[in-house]
Amino acid sequence: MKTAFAIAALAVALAGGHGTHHATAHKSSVAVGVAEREWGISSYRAKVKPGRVHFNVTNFGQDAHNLQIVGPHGYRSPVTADIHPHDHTVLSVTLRRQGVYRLICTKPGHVKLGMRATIRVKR
Ligand SMILES: [Cu+2]
Repeated sequence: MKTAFAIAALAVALAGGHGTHHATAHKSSVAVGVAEREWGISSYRAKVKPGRVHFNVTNFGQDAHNLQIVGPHGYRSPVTADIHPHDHTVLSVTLRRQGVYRLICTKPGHVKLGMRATIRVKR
């Protein structure tokens, strides 16, 4: 079943893949691994291009945490649901503007304790 799906997806990609269109579609979406723990956040990328970003967040700590992206011009992503210890979630956002974005845990006091990181959005 998995192979059939892959072939179908490939056929769709090839059918729509005239010239540069295909490459552009790939560039517009990127995955960023994020690790949370007491008390820190690590982003496995320091920089992404403007567009769709999928933050794959894993909680390596012992308490529940969450993730929000805060950016230029008052940008605020939704806050994820609580991510429990050893759990994982994906926060998908569109970061349109260039600049420095902060990754934070909004639990009371957690930013102050160190649960913050930055990622730069740059063309
Ligand atoms: Cu936290």
